[in-house]
Amino acid sequence: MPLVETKIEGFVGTICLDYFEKRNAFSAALVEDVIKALDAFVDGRVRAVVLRARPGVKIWSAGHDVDELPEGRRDPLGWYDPLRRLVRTIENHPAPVIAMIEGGVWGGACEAAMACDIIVAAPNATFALTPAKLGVPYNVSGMLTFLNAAPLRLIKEMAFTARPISAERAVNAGLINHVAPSDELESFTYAIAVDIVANAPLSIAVMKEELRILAGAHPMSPQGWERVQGLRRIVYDSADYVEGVKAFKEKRKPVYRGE
Ligand code: YXS
Repeated sequence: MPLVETKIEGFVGTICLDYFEKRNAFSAALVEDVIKALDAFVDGRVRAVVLRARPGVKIWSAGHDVDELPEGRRDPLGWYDPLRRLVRTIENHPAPVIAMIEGGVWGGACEAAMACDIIVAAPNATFALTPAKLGVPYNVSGMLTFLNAAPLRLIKEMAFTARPISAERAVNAGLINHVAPSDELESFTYAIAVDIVANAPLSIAVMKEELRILAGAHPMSPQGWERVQGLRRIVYDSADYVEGVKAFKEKRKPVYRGE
């Protein structure tokens, strides 16, 4: 049973997340279905993609599937983690991916949305960075996705407080492109897609790739990389990381001791 619904109309492809029982949490299975759909769109010569959830949802996506996070002593966001693969697939997709958002966007789903090229949200959309809530040591390329999406001070506030921000605050900060009234969200979003597909797809694809390469061009010395990996290992080896995942599964507030 696919966890997404897809369609192609003209040169516009749509991927609708359809995993209600886990609030569209990006499990390996859901990520696989999204990646398969994006790959099929390349063959189908789709020139713009809309990534959405079902109309009227309260939660666009609940983020990484916490049940699939390691229970400690292993990097929870390694290169082959489903969320990492999803972000890279969106960034490498030749056509622009437009995230059309209603409801809450949590944790890793924020990164997936920010990896999209354009974000259009309904007024009820909220965005929350949650590593600190769960005790997760987010990874470097993920932090760069955030850093490329919004001012450093806003990213720090979102990351350190784990508090959701509103669509209005997000659009004022430039984290998203537009807020459209809920009853106009679809028409507004697809109007952008129609504008895009009327333009030269090869020119757009190369500009998207140029921007991806330039946005990711941040030097990090081997020592800097090893230091960050060492610090992250302390976190995912910590009792706090185990507590964060355990508390989530036990549906209770975590108690962090800084060890
Ligand atoms: O109790 P059942 O079995 O029905 O399952 C519940 C939830 O446990 C499940 N669920 C999830 N399962 C795995 N991973 C998730 N992220 C996740 N979120 C939810 O879905 C079933 C329905 O959830 P429920 O009853 O809470 O629904 P609700 O409508 O009352 O509330 C929806 C949410 C999204 C507000 C609530 O489920 C929630 O706060 N979920 C967690 C949001 C979150 O903290 N996500 C961050 C995940 S970790 C992540 O993305 C990165 C690793 S990081 O943290 O580093 O950014």
